[in-house]
Amino acid sequence: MSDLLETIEETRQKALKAIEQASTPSELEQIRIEFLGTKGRMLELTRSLGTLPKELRPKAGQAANKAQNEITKAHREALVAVKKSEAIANRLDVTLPGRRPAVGHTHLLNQTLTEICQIFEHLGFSIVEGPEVETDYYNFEALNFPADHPSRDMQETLFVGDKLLLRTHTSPVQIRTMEKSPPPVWVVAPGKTYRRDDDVTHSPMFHQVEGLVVDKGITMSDLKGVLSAFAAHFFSPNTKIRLRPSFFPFTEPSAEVDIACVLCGGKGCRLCKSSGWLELLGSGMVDPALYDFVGYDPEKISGFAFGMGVDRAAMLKYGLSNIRHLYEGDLRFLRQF
Ligand code: 2NL
Repeated sequence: MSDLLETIEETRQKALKAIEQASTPSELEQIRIEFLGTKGRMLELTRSLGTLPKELRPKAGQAANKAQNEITKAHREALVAVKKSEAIANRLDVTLPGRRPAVGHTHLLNQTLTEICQIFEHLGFSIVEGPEVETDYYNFEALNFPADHPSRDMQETLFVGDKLLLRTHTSPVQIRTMEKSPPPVWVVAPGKTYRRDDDVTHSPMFHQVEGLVVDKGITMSDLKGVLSAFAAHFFSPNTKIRLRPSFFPFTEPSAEVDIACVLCGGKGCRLCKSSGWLELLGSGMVDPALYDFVGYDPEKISGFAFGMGVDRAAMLKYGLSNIRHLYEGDLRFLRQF
């Protein structure tokens, strides 16, 4: 008798331990077949109750029943738990196709800046860069700005210290270039520039590309030739330009450069306000007064320079109506380019 009770107890413990250690539904199925199945150990034990003397059967039968119920209950609970953790694990399905990462592209302003620089590189210019925080000397003084010039005013320039400011144009880079190297100089200076301006048509930070040529025998016709080659490459091969008298403190004579209207081709329309021309950039022959600051001999060389706003160039080329589009970061707009 005590033999059979012992076997029941041993089987119960074995089954519960196996259930506890199982971690998959198929392991649990194996355990079910082994202990609870129609050829399983529990049924075998129940059958052997018949070999006991009659008076001992109830006690052994009770023990077998109790063990059977306990094992069945533990098995059911373990199956629920294992299936649940398997479902959680399956939430990561490594066989699903991956999500494509969003790929960005160069901003229209930088595309335009790069394109402008490439055209001048093809014409023989080198790219030069310099600091965005400048001194009053490089930004104004060496460029022949009089001490009381209105753009030196706090109203127009962003100062970061007594004589330190955010450059208002990239001309200081060209002054630095001339200081460092003797003529011939053929450079373009692209980059960010800053002014105390913030309205519908002005952004406090904007992009500029300036060009400077200083060489033997440079004249106004070199200026016109280079800029008309630029216009042909940047807009379209037959783009006409014209020079219109203007004034800058650092050039003499100075000229505004217009291109034939990109919309009407010169006939006159709303975009060009019936004039047939659109303003593209400012330019001129380098004022000889500047050569004193950098140690060049104005008797031996001459030069021309120009400066253009990259946002303006992009607006003309792509027919944009509002400068804000270039600074708002609206992807619906930017993705078109
Ligand atoms: C404009 C006008 C201009 C220059 C920039 C320059 C630079 C040196 C010497 C002489 Cl180092 N000139 N730059 C010349 C004429 C015009 O820019 O309206 N830019 C948006």
